[in-house]
Amino acid sequence: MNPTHRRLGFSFLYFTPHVTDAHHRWFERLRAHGYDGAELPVVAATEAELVATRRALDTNDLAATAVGFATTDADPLAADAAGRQRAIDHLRALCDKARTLGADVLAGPIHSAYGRFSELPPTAAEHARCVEVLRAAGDHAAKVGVTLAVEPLNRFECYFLNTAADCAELVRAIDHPNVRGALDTHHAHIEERSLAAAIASSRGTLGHVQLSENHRGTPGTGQVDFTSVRTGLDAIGYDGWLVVEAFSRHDPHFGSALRIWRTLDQGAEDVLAAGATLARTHFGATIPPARPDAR
Ligand SMILES: [Mn+2]
Repeated sequence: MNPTHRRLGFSFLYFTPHVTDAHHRWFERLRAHGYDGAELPVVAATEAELVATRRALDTNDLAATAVGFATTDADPLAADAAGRQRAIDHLRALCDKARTLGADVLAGPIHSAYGRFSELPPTAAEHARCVEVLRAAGDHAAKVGVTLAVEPLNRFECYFLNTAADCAELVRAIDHPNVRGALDTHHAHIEERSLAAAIASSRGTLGHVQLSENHRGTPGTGQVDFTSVRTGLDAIGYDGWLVVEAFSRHDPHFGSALRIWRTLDQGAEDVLAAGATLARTHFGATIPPARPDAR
């Protein structure tokens, strides 16, 4: 399989974990730089905000993907059934929000509570709980036309799921058409022996890709080997989203939560342009060209 068109997205986590109409002005800039869509955080979003965001996306002819995470109050790994039910309810609510946005993918660390560590390696019991919760969430995702994309994180942010191979194994165990894996090159650069081998291990399970640097700043200015990412994705016939993901301190609290302690870019225009250039350089004709009004 030789993909001819992958869609290019830009994650609004660059600006904030809670998008409001103050951020909608950036949609025009995404379109101008040739992005097909925006990846939008949904955990904190209200229904009214999501409706307004969808309208602003439509104005700029942009698609959406959604990004979310599991919380300590709604942890798929919870030992008690009531806790796991809260996790299922939480993931169902995120699916509903994704649908309101018109997003076909809900990506992120939805496998375990963000920021919670057991201080031990993952156990077989935790794996089984995660399978149960994500399979149930997948049933709801299917009803609303969303695909869940389970994102491994590096060891400093998560103990439960660190590698592409473990993610692929988890997705196969969940065995649900609406539950796929995600790959974020920032985490993979830290955890994998080889990006190409990691992507090869995701064959048949990969549903979402985020392009992010080792330093989380301006795409293309770091050490991530995007040539290997392209080779690897071509080899497995990946034809989903490529979402540029960078972080900043535009929202100081969120920046600190993500351990962003210094300025990593020259502003949003710099990151938008660099992400589009990186994608065109490495993914060539598989993504769309910039519109003539890009500047
Ligand atoms: Mn990510």
